[in-house]
Amino acid sequence: MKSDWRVERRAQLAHAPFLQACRKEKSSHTPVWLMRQAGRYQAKYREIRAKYSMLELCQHPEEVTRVTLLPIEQFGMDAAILFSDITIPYLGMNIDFDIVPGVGPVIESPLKDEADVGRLEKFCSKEQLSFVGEAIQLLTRELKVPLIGFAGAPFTMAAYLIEGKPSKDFKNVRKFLFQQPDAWHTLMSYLTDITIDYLKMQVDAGVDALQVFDSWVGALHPRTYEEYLLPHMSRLFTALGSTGVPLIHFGTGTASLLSLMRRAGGDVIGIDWRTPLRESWDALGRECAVQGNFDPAVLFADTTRIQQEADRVLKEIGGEPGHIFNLGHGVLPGTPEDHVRFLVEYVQETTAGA
Ligand code: 1CP
Repeated sequence: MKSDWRVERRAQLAHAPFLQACRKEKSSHTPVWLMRQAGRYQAKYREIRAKYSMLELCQHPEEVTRVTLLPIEQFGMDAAILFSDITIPYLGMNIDFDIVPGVGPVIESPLKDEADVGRLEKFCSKEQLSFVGEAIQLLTRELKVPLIGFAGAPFTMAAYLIEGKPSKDFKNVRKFLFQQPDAWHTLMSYLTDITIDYLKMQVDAGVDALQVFDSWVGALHPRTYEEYLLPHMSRLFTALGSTGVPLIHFGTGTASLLSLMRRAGGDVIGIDWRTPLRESWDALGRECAVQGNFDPAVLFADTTRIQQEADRVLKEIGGEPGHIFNLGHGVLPGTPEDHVRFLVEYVQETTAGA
């Protein structure tokens, strides 16, 4: 039975522009979705969110389904992203934490050494995080566009565990990795195992693509990435390759890291808003697809300026297959909802049949 609906869904989505672009195939228009497309900028989200804490909301499959569908129903993006948070696997690791409004993830006792790393528990995502699989199953029954599952990359997951909260320069993480390389590699290895298990569970439950968010990796020098992250990231992407779904690899502040990220893996590389899109794609060798990179701050300007920035992104790509239109990072709180609608429609309409 399970494989029947999967075959049916694959057939239904065979011509989905988002999946075609991931495979670098020509599509009817340039697909568009926005990181953080479900969230605080939406009045309907704020209404639902008022009833729960962020962590409660993420563990409620029916509400997760409603929130994930909100931007698709309102603005018609070409893909949905599961509403959740990268910190959710901490729930299975025996980590005491909360997502504090206006701050982000806060860890009660940040990791300091090998002994702390040794206390992290191995777990089975299918059992401990079953609410994620349930939400995915509910969603794939309703959604007519592809569903993206996601997780934080091991470095970004380790960053919160060691810093204890959001950070600008991640100096405690950098100190940790240079000072305690063995503990660091044990931690990365553990987080890589967890992430593989968690993302495979999401594919088993029905997601059509995966995005790995290495949001804070831009804090590192390429040499540091190569020595302390690359072996783990390569193992992660190799293991995920067997799922058969497209893999998107995203980070911010990554201009100097893109070729290493490409070596690590991913069918699609995410480009942030600071980084020239065309140059990056050329440097990546054009064998992968790219995603990005409209500056999220431009959504606060008038529609003429929004149109100019969208044209800038589309012109850099020049109509070549293999581009997923997205922001260079998430939608910012306070973004006018009408401007999100304008951008999505503008991209879909101007690229149709081009
Ligand atoms: O409603 C609220 O007050 C909570 C705000 C919020 C939301 C809406 C947080 C706390 N997380 C989320 C949802 C979320 N997080 C999604 C699904 C929504 C969607 O995309 O439509 C996703 C994909 C994430 C992933 C996430 N969480 C990342 C990676 C993406 C990125 O933006 O780089 C990161 C770094 C986090 C940590 C996190 N969770 C929440 C906040 C405010 C943060 C960032 C904190 C920081 O600056 O370090």
